[in-house]
Amino acid sequence: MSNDDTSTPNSPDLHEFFARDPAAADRAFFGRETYSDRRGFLRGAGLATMAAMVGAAIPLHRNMPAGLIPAAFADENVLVGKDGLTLLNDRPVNAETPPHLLDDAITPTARHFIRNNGIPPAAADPATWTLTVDGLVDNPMTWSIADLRSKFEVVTMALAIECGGNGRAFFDPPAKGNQWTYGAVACSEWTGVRLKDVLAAGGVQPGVVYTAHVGADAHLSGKPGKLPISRGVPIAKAMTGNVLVAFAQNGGPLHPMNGAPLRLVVPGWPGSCSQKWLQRIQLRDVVHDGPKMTGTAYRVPRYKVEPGEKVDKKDFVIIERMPVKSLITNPANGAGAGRSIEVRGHAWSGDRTVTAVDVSHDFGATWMAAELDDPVNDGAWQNFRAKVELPAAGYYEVWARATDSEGVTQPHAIDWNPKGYLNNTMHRVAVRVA
Ligand SMILES: Nc1nc2c(c(=O)[nH]1)N[C@H]1C(S)=C(S)[C@@H](COP(=O)(O)O)O[C@H]1N2
Ligand SMILES: [Mo]
Repeated sequence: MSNDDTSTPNSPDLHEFFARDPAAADRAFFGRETYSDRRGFLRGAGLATMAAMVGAAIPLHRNMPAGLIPAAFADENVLVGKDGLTLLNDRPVNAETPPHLLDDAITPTARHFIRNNGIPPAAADPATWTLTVDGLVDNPMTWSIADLRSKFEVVTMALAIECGGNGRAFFDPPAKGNQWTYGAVACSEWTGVRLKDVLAAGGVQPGVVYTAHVGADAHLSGKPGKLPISRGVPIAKAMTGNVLVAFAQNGGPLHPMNGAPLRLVVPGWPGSCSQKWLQRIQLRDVVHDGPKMTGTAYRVPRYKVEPGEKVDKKDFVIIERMPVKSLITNPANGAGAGRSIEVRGHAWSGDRTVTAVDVSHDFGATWMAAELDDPVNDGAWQNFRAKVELPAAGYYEVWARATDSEGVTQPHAIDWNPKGYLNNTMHRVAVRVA
C-alpha cells in the first residue's frame, strides 16, 4: 500500500540521541533513568513492568515513533515469561516454538508462540478493561470482564491457533514476512464466554455479514488511531460455538504477548482472526475492510499459480479455514535414538476433524497408521503416537501425514502463493540411530 506510512522521521535522531548519551535521553523521554542498567532492569523487572512504567511516565507513549520503546525492548528479554521460543523479529515481536517443545497435549502458556503486527498495549488492569459490541446490533453494549463472566456461560476449551504464515520459511521463491518454520501453532486451554452469546445479547440485526475486531495495540508508526491489524470473520463463523472471548489461558491470566487481558479465539481459521487485547467488535453489512483484511494480507490467489508468478491483486481471496496438517513433536529433529522410537505429535484441520495420521521412515515408500486421539473438544488439535522400529543403525527421516474428515491428505510439496500462507506439507524430522 503506497500510503501505508510506516516511516519514522524522528527515530534516527532518537537512536542517535540514545546512542550518544543514553542517560540524558532516558531522562528526556522516560522522565527517569532506565538506561544505566537497561538490560539488568528489564531482566529483573520484566516486560509487563517495563510497559507499565513506560506507560505511566509517558502518557502518549503509544504515539511515539517506532524505534524508541522497541529499542529498549530489543534483547532477549522481550520473551519474558516464555520458554525456549525462537525470536524471529523484535519490532514487532514475533517468536515461534521449536516443535519438540510443543509435545504437550495442551500447550503451556510459556510455549505459546507470539505473533504481533504492532506494539502491544501497556499492561492493563483486567478490572477496568471493557469490550464494546456495536455496529448493526439492536443494543450496542459495553461489557467489563466481570460482566462477561456473570452474564454468560463460562466455558473452558482447548483451541488450536495457527498463524496463516506458519511454514512460510520453506517457500521457494521465498515470501516476504516472518520466516515461520513449524512453530506458529499452539493449543492452549482457553476460558471465556462464547462470542455467539455475547453477539446474541446485543441483538444481531438482519443483514449482518461480517464482524470487525479491534484490539488495543498501536501501529508501528505510532500514529494515533492507526490500527496495526483489524480482522473479522463471516457472521456464521462468529456464531460457531467454539469461538471464544477469552479471559484466561491454561487456568491463569493470558500472557501479555498473547493478548491479556481479553482476546478472541477463532480456532481453525488463520490466527489473525483471533484479535488480541480485544476492545471492540463491530457488526457490519459488508465484508470487513480493516488493516490486513484487504490487498494481499492473509489472502491467496483464487487459482493455482506457478512458483514466483505475479498475481493481480484483484485475484486474491480471503483465507478462511486452515488446511489439514500435522506436527511431529517427538523425536526432536536431529535427535539421536535407539532403534525403537515413539513418534508423537498433533494434527488438525480447520472446521474438520482428522481421521488418520500415518508415519513413514522410508521417505514415504511405506506408511503405518499412528494411534490417533479424538479432539478433546471441537477446535482442539488431536494427539497421535506410533511405535516405530527402525531397521538398522544409520540416518532416517521420520515423516507424518494427516488425513481429514473430507478425505484430504497433506501434500508432499508446497502449493506456492505470493505471501507464503497455508504451508501444510508433511513434517519431516531427522533421526540418527547409533
Ligand atoms: N490485536 C492484535 N491481535 C492479533 C494480532 C496482532 O498483531 N494484534 N496478531 C494476529 C495474528 S496474525 C496471529 S497468528 C495471532 C497470534 O496469537 P498469539 O500471538 O497469541 O500466538 O494473533 C492475532 N491477533
Ligand atoms: Mo498470523
